[in-house]
Amino acid sequence: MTNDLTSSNAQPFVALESTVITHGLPYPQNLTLANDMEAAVRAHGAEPRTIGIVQGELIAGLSSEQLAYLASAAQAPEQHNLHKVSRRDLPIAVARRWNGGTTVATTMWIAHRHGISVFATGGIGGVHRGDGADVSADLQELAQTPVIVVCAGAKAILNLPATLEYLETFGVSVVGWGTDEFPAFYSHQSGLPVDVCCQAASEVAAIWRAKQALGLPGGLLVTVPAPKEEEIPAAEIEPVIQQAVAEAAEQGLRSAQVTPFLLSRVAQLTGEHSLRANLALLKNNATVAAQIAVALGAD
Ligand code: PSU
Ligand code: MN
Repeated sequence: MTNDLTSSNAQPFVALESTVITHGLPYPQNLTLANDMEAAVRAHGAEPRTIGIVQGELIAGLSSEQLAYLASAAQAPEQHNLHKVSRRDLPIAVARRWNGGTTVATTMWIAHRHGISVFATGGIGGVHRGDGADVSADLQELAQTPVIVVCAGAKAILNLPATLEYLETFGVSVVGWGTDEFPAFYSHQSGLPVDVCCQAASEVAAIWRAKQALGLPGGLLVTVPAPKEEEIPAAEIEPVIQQAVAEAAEQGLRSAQVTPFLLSRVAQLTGEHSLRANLALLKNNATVAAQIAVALGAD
């Protein structure tokens, strides 16, 4: 591994994922977004480390050339041996020297190995609608790896009540950033409660320190509503999601193919609006993660 970080370094770090770049957004918006997220972290006093895989090497802190390469390779993944890499794919990616975007699960795992404890993303994976056996490895990673994951909740392409039940079973506390309701990515409403509402980064840091002091394993989920001006009401997005979920079932999609298909289909059907919302909430999550990283460093 390169770019080893020492945990004694006083600089607060924020990890960023790369599946959103390789399998979540179109080129060139994916590259602009990756750079904007890094800039948002720096503007709030922390150091970004975008995590990804280049020729089988797990990298915590992609260079701007590596970021540009992964973003443009997303246009022709087969040609570039570019994969979405979740936990079960890690040993294969290393042995076969894949290029890869890391999911929330693998980004958490790599971040932790580099001493980084705060991570910003868009939406986490979860329990899928319909096929209750399709459960993202993100949830198991949250159960076992000590990283604070800052996100906009999870997309309503998932079964959100089942996703929250899973997190409860595995002891993952869910924080609402200035909200009592679990955000559903584009929409603020899910009708589901979070475990606690925090108004400031210092409150999240206090919960994290308590978790460490108690010796409880696993991560913490901090859910941030999308910026108000870009929010898409649940009633507007729900029919689109139902259509996308039905198409995925008709096409017999399985396993790792399901999430990228649903993401791109919902984006197609809602057009520019959802892309704008997606970009805005990702940047917003990066600023919240930076504030939490700074608060954690301020002990
Ligand atoms: N949800 C989103 N955007 C994303 C993802 C999920 O709204 O980009 C990506 C994340 O990288 C997440 C992964 O970790 O999809 C989950 O995939 P799966 O359901 O196959 O575990
Ligand atoms: Mn899955």
